[in-house]
Parts: sequence; structure tokens; C-alpha cells
Amino acid sequence: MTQKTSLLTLLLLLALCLSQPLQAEDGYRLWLRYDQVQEKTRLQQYRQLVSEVVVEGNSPTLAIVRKEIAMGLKGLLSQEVAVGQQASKAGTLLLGTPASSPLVASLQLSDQLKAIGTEGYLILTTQLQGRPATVIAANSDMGVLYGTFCFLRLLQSAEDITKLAINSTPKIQHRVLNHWDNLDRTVERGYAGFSLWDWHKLPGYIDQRYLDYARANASIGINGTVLTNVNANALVLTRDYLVKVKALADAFRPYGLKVYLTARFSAPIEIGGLKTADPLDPTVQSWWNEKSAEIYSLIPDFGGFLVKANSEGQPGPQNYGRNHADGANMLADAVAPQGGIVMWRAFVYDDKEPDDRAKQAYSGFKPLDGTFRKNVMVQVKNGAIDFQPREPFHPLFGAMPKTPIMMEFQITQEYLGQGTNLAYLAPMFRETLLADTHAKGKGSTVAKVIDGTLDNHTLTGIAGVANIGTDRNWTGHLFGQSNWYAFGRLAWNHQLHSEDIAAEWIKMTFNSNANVVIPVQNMMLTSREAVVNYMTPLGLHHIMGWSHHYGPGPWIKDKHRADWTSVYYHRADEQGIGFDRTKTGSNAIAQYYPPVQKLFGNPKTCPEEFLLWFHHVKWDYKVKSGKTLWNELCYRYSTGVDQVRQMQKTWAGLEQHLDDERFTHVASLLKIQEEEAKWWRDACLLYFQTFSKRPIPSDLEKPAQTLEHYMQLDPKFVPGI
Ligand code: GCV
Repeated sequence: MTQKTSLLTLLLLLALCLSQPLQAEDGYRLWLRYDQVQEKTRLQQYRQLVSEVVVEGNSPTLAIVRKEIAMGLKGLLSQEVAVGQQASKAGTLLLGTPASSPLVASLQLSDQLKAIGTEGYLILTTQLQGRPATVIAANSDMGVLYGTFCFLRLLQSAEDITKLAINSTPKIQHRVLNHWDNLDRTVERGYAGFSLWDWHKLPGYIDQRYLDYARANASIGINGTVLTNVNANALVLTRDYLVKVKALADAFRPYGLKVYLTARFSAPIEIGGLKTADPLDPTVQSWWNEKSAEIYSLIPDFGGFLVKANSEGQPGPQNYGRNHADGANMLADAVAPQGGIVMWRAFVYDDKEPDDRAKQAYSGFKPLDGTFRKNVMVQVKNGAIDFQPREPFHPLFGAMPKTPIMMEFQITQEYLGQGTNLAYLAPMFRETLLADTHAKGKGSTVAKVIDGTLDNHTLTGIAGVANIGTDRNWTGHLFGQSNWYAFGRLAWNHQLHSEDIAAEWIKMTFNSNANVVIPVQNMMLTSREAVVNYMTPLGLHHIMGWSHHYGPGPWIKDKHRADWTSVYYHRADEQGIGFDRTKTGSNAIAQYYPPVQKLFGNPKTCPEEFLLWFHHVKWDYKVKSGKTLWNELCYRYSTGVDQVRQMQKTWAGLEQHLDDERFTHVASLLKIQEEEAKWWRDACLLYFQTFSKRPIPSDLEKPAQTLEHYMQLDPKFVPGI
């Protein structure tokens, strides 16, 4: 190579490097990107209003506050902002609690602080020593950290910060992620790689990811994490593992994230050498008391236990002729002295039980209302079957007024396209939260049941089954991040609107250019409805592939458990389709309060999205559009595919505004989603057509393959099993 050509090559390489973004846009930074604010006037405003930062006080959490605000402002304002201990000029941002900061104490905020509880925060535009200032104040250091993230969110979203008067308090006390992570690092229903918890290297090695995970949770107000799968392994309760759990708890603590574990009910036998796990046996009770004391000696702020019992093969109190309250109360007594809680799941059903699976949780739990200890919450899935793309709200909400009822949502998309489909879930979460149980008259929403206001409970909780793994972008699909984000935001304040949460997330994840925000928001807001349309329109449910739950499988039948087949749920025959849950059928409808029974019980008033959930409907039944049920089904399935194609178009139009890496990632996944949507549409319509014996309307796209083709597809090694 001559000197001239080598110089040229060097220049070329340099030019190439300069044209690349400085930071890889691989999604790792989530919504906490802190890139420079683009709007010039806003940038000027921020630089003026925040020219100096004061954080008084010392604690591990305040150290994080200091670091976060310095890092955030440096990135967003593109200049160093001094973070000191003294307010010396106008434009000071002051952060602290009256206890940590004499300056905050001097502001006489006690009335306002009284109203916001331990975790809440105030963000106020005010005067400090006669000069304009912004104050983030709280009663606890964690409140200050939550306020810090809120303030940075305002800047990331290019909001006006000249007249701030924010007070924010979480509506729900326990805002918890449930990791279905196994000790071998596989994740049940996980589509983002392996478990974050590297048990083999713990307790010695604290991966930076643990801290980044805790920070991300703190940024959206999540304050608890259940580390292990509800299909539990007793080993995590052995000393060897507890010291590892302690290492994680220590790492998470400054971020306000408490650690919980799943308790395998048979642990006293499996790791304790006892002959029984009977909750009324004194030796079993002592074993749990001692185990709990051991845990608290290592982790003084241990949150407590989450339990799946007597369901899908898990052991439980019923193995000993005891009931769920007996089991929950034994564990509750064990953790009570140290302030722990028990989250006892109501996801309980049995294939030996002849009754409709949708009825079994209510039948089993309602009679136990009032018999649980004060530190027990019953954790109920949003719907009575299992996290389907759409379910009516679970009848247990509002049915157990004497028991704190906790919500369980699924953030991981087991039934909503797993790792390949874009489905923004806030509208689904909100749909359940806003549903009216009528338990105490009109307006008795599910949200009021779980935030404790309906029945005056102070112990309140909400859980989300996590979608997080070792994938570089945390959630596999970039848009999966929006569901982690939305869960946290709604757990803090269930009154937030899906569209606002989406807009926040888009601005922080991409940028606040309206040419990006509006189209992406539209995509997100239609995405869940699209999934419902191409998978389970009109109230269909549980018609997915066997075991891995990937792809369509409406033909699944003759398995060892009827309640795991599809034909159990859709009940298609030559007359029609749908599960009759009215008086003429399973009468599951009777589990709802009378106004809800009335609404759902009549096909004419039943919201069409739940029609086939509650009714077996004739193929020629006229739905609201005037079409026959069969034709409506065909159009809805096709609409789902069209909606995905529209998302593809929208995304393609954004190329110029987005970085290559994330643009290509999402575009490729949308292509897969289109293929999968067609697969669902074609397979389901061809299969149901064998019953309806009616043609697919001629203006709709024809199925690409035969039914036989779809039925013999057998995807191998689907993740998440
Ligand atoms: C953790 C469904 C899932 C299971 C899950 C179960 C549960 O059945 O398919 O993987 O088990 O729900 O919520 O316990």
C-alpha cells in the first residue's frame, strides 16, 4: 500500500466512524437515554432554570439521586451542572427531605409533605433564599429518587418546567414484578434470553445489570421483585441460595426495590427433612418460622412470599385436606414478626374438577373471605382463564371485600405474540382496571378494589409477570420495553391514560419530534386490538398451540387434560361457536354482580368483544355490523392482518427520523408479525370453516395454505417453556 492510499483509507475510516452514532442504539439504555434536548427554546429554558443542583444529606439512595441528576442533566442539557451542597445562585434545583436537608426544612412544606406519604414527592417552582428555584422534596430518600426520575422525565419529554406544582403519591403500596425465572436461568414464558440472575456467580459477582435493572424499576416506581418462578424450586430457600438472594437484595436496596421469593409448599419435606408439609402441623409451622427468621437475619427488609399452590401440579395445603387460607396463614405467621407479607395466588384450577375452569377460582376462594391473616393478599389474574389477549375481568374482583385483592397482569407476551409481536399492553391493563364490578353499586371499578379504596384496605398490591431477560435490549422486542414501562407507571397511578404513557415512553425512547411521537403512538394504541383480531376475536380464547402456546392451535383436543385443549373453550359445532356461560351453560355469569350478569348474560347487550366468551352463537346470528357471525369472524381476522400491515407502513415512514439499529430491529420483527398474523387468520378460519361450512367472503384474501398444512406445523424449541 502506498503512503497516499493508506492515508486515504485512514480518512475514510475516520469519516465512517464520525457518521456513526456515538452510542450504540441497541436498546440497553431503555427510556433513560438522556440525550440532548432538541427543542432550542426548551434547552435554553432548562439551562437557565437548572444551573446548579443541591442535594443535601448522605445515604446510599441520595448518592444515587446525586449521580442520576448529574448524569441526566449532563446529557439532556449537554453541559456540566455543578452538584453541590449549597444554594448559591438563581436557577438552583434543590433535592432532599426535611430530615436530610436544612434547606428543604426551611421551606415550610410540612402540610404538603404530610399529604404525600412515604414514597410520594413534590416538585415545586419556588423561591430559595430570595432566588428562583425548583425543589424536589419528599418524606423519604426514596421519594426524592422517584421525584428525580419524574423531573428528568419532564426534561426528556421537553415539557415546560417554569411553573411546576406537582405532588405525586403511589395509589398502590406494593408494585411488584414477578419473575418466572428458574434456578437454571431458563425463564418460563420468557422471550428475552435467560434469567438476569446469575446464581452461579452470586454472591461474589454483582453484575452491573442488577444495578441497571434496579435503577430502571425505580425510574417507574416499581418497589418489589419476586426473583423466582411460581412453579417453585425449594432450593432457593436453602442457605446456599439465600446468601445469593441477600447479595441481590443488598444491591437493590438503595433503589427501593425489595426482594421476595416464591415458597414451594413442600419445602419442609424437600429441604427440611420433614415427613409432611401440613400447614396445621406444629413441626411444619416451626420449620417455616425458623426459615423465615433465617431469611430475615440475612435480609432484614425481605418482602415475603409469593405462592402458587394446588394448581398445575404444584403442592399445597389441599394435599393435607386443608384450605388455601390454612396454607397462606401459616406462611403469613412466619413472616409477620418482621413485617413480611404473603401473596397467595388464586390461579387455582383442577382438571379433576368437572366445573368450567373459569369458575373454579371464585368457587374456591370466595368462601374463604375473611379467614386470611392481615398480612395476606390474594393475587388474582386479570381474567378468569389465563392472560388471554382479551378476557372479561375476573369475578373475584369485588367478591372478597374482607380480603386485600392484588392484581396480577402478565407483561411477558405468552399469549400475545411472545417475542416477535408488537403489542402495547397499557390499553389491556386499563380495560381491566376500569371495568365496573358493581360490587358496591355503579363505579366499583377493579382499580378501586385493588387500590383498597372500595373496601378500606391499606394493604394493596399489583404484580406484573416480567418480560425481562439477558437480551441486550432487556425485553427481546424493543416495544416490550413499553410494557415494562407502562406496568410501572400504571402501578404507581392507575388513572394515567394509555396514550399519555405511550407518548412519554416514545419521547424518552426515541425523541419528542411530533413526526415520530404521533405515528408511533397510533401504532402502539392499535397494536393490542390487532393481536386480538388476528388471534381471538369476538371473545374466543385459549386456541393457541399446544404447550409452548406459540401460533394457532384451535384443533387441539384429546390431551391428558381437557382444560388445556382448545376445543374445551371454543366449542365450535355445526350450529355455531362459543362457550355458553349463561344459565343454560356453565352459569359462570352468576359469579358476577347482577348488573354485570345482566349485561354479559344477554347476547344482545353483551359487549361484542366478549360474545363468544359467554355465549354459544349460531353461525348466522346477526352481529351489530349487520353481518352474520361467520362473516364477522372472517372480517375481524382479516382486519387484524391489515392492522399489522398498517403498522409496517407507519414504521417504514419513520426511517429518516430513527437510528438504523432500532429501525431495522423493529421493521424485521413487524415482518415476522405479519407472517404470524396471516398464519393465525388462515389456520383459524380454515379450521372453523369445517364447522360453519360457509365461504370466506370473496373480497377477503384467500388462505395461503390448506388446513392440513397448518395442522401439521410443529415448531420446535420455542422459547419460554
Ligand atoms: C408459571 C399459565 C402458563 C404457565 C404458568 C401459569 C401460572 O398456565 O402457561 O407457564 O406457570 O400460567 O400462572 O402459574
